[in-house]
Amino acid sequence: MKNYSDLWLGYKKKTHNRDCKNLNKISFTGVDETDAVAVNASEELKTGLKTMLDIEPEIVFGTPGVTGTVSNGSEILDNEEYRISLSDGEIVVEAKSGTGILYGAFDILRTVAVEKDVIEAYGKGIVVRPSNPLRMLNHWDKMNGDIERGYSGESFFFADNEIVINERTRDYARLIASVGINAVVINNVNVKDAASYMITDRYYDKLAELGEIFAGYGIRLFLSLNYASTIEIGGLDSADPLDEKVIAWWRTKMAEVFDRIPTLGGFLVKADSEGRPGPFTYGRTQADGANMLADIVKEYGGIIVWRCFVYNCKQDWRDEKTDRAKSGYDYFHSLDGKFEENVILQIKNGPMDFQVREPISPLFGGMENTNQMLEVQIAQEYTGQQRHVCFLIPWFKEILAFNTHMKEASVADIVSGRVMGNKNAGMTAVCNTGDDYNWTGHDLAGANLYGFGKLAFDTSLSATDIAANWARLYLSQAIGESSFAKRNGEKIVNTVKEILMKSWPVYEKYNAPLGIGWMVVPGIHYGPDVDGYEYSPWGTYHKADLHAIGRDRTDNGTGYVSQYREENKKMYENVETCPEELLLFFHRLPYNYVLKNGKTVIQHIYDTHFEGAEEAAKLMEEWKSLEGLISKDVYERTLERFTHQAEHSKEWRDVINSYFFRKTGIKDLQGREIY
Ligand code: GCW
Repeated sequence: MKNYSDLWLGYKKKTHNRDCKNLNKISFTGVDETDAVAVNASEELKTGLKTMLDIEPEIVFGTPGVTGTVSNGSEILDNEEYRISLSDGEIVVEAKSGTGILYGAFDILRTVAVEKDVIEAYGKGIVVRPSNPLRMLNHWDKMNGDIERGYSGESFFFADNEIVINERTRDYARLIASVGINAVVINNVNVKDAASYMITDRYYDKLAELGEIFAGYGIRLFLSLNYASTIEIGGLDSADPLDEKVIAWWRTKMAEVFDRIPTLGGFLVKADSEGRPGPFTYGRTQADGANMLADIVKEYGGIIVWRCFVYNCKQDWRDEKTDRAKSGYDYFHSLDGKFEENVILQIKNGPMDFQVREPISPLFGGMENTNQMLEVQIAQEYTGQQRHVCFLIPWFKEILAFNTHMKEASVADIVSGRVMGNKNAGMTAVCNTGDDYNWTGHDLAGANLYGFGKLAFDTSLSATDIAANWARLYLSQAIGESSFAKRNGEKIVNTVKEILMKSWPVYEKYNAPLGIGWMVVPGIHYGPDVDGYEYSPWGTYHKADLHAIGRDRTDNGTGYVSQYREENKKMYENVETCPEELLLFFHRLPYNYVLKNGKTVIQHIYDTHFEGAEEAAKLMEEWKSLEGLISKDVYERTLERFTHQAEHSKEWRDVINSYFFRKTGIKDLQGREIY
């Protein structure tokens, strides 16, 4: 017995009696049996079809390289694309690479798993291509086995400063490949202690083995790098990117690293941020640092992913002028066009830090000649830590759709490489997995893992469809046998979909109001503490007094708003056109300021917090309606989380409402209990 769930790859027996003869023979074109990824694809199909339908398909491999143009001559396939069609009653998967074939195989397995008809699905032929070149996960796992901001157990990559490789490693690769992830950073961006030695003999063999497993699923292994490795492990006294000794050390080091870990895709670097070293120490720019490394790893096909999360975390809260929100843009904007072609700037979705609501980082649209990758966080650091349900895909959809007004491009247009015609671009998520049985602590948080992969692969998918498909795939394994219809499949899927789709708005309601953010317990970032970060050096202030709340980020205030293109600047700086959910992020307003719905800011705070807690309780009731319909384990594990959420949301409600009632003395119009 495995001590972990198969999640959406559960492959349970199907009892519908559909004619499955089309699945008896499946042809792969463009690859032969020497392609490890295609072989894994074939194994996956065999296992899945055997368990679900009791079919043992004959898999026929083709000739490598033959498929450039797909068989009907209509399209030219790129590396990770695939086409599935039916020819003489057999399924044909065409691709240029094993990875394309693998994605095709998972497509077929999903079709069967959700009990869709094969002829209906592939009769007309489908061509599928990923929206983003890079679809990455960032693990913040530490080598001692802890996970920074991890809410689902310990690391399954590391224990006691060793790298762990076991059955779960391969299943992890299968799971994420099945949703289209093609790159993984296994270690925390805060590279310290043993992790600094990842690029030494101590870990090469294991990393090579791990890289090989990943490569078998079309996934490239990346490592987070200690920028000051020259000092910490190299014995030099500098990490100056322009120092010849430093450059020479890296040259030798990288030759060794890529030789010993041949599948390595490159590195992720957090520099000059939250205590991590970087080029600023030597008076150099972020581009100097990134380019030095990029130039060296270029000959190995390596990529340097460089984070833009650079800010001063030791600021004086008394200082009105400094605004943390401005720092990413301030440090990187003027470097546009100055980065090597194999550098990608990794930009968090917002200018602060993964709050439940933030504006989109002005770096998107602020740079026209720089590779960019969107960083989101599915680890729910600020969104309930996988104890509260918070399905983030609707939020990510909004982020991707945001019009930057740089050539009228959306964030999705930019990070896909469509606007600049670049291939070093994409999306990454701070991952939410750990060694818990269900991988993500909260079973419903699995929808964020699945959903991120699916969305990064196809940004046109709707959040609702992702939610429904996840529910269908996951619950079909959780429930076990018997047909979908018989076990009230539609009721289950609809209920879960509803819960998921409501969850982010509900969470937002009882959280910090109107985009102001924070108000969490410092350090752990869980639970309400309105002034927790108010008089601290982290740069995250709401500035509430008895009259007003919010940060003026217009040109009369910190001027942050001027980092946007004109259209967006205008929208945000005018209190009338500023989206209300971001009102306090951009404006300082009196509590009696009247919102579009006729309510004052203070009444809005009271109302949303009462509603949020009530709605959280309702989500639990909706979940309870599934009792007896879904697996007992999943039901009970999740009910426990809902019970906590229902209570904890009241804590949020009461702390926030009481804080503002005490600050302002303004009574709730509905006379509800505030303490
Ligand atoms: O959100 C903050 C977290 C830190 C994290 C940092 C980052 C890995 O609180 O734990 O460090 O962001 O993104 O680098």
